[in-house]
Amino acid sequence: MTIAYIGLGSNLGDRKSFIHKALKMLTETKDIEVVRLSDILETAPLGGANQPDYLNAVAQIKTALTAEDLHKILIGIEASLGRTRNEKWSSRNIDLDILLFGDEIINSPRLTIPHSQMHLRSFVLKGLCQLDAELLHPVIKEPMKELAGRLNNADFVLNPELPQLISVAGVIGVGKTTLAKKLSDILGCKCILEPYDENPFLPDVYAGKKELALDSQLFFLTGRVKQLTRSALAAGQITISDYVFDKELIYAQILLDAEQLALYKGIYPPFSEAVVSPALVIYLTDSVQNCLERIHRRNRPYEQKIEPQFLDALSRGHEKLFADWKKCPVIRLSMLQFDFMRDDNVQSLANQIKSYIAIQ
Ligand code: A4P
Ligand code: MG
Repeated sequence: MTIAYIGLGSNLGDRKSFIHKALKMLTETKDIEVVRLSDILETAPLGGANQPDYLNAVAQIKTALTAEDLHKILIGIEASLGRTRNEKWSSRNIDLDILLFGDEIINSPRLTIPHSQMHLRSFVLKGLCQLDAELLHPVIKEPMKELAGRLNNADFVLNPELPQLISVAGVIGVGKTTLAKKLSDILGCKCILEPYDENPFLPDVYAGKKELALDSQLFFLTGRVKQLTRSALAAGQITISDYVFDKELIYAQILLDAEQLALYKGIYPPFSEAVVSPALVIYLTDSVQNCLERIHRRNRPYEQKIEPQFLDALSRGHEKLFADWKKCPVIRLSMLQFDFMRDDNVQSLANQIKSYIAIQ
């Protein structure tokens, strides 16, 4: 017997009744035992605007069937409930998808298992967490509760028409550049690095000259826009950056006085609108002590004056940024557990990344 998970969705007619009818028909099918149904959630339509809201749920079943035969049964149930197939992702009275089938990985013309988008949909992962939060995704090799946390209650769609930007985020000295370079080697993609030694104002700002802080921030802002502007990154192209653009506001909030900050906030919006939004963020965290040790080891002269309090404030700023973040999934890695000097760790992270970007 295989434990499988079925995603149920409906956004036409008596949605709840369609979900219950489909479930009843599954229960009455030979070789299928319905174990449990998650809560039914009301969800905004993903992908196709101008559609009614969906009801979505996840069912855990046990079956002696193969995945192919289970799929045929699901198509039969959809048909007998009157499902008609129009264009892809059009409204439907009932949709039954195989999310997981044991730990099988299937890539055939008719079936993709695990379901290709399940890890990008909070409404699917919430249902799966209710049924078994520790269950491992056989490709990404992480439990459902970890995958759900990466989405922060949002739903996403892979979009090959956008640049596939992966931004590595975190405080100074956490290891962003090293990881970004290693990942770009494995993925064979472009790597955009912060030119850390080009800002003529930065040494003075770190040395305490607050009157130059706004100049320094504007220097960074304009430089980063050049690197990440839409015309610099082609559609579908995978790029890794060793910073996330949005951190600029965190630094501004810490380094600028009230008057400078007001000016900066007035200037910021058109710049931030001009840059490519990441498809995925890798957010690195570590203790302030470990970051300070790395800063001392790499020995960039002007950084040696960085105080623990500054790193602490940066760290809190990043926590707040990602607590509210809805732009893309975020893979959070604690450097206390993730050793990126080990090639197998970086390789498995690179494998995970492939599930979060549109690869043609
Ligand atoms: N197929 C491949 N893998 C599977 C699988 N694991 N389970 C093939 C089921 N079918 C699978 O499916 C299209 C083709 O996918 C089939 O030929 C099958 O062989 P379909 O059900 O005919 O069409 P579809 O549902 O429009 O496409 P698809 O790709 O299944 O889309 P999804 O993932 O079902 O997404 N927004 C909200 N809020 N809630 C939703 O449930 N669903 C969709 C459709 C869009 N937006 C939504 C929701
Ligand atoms: Mg479907």
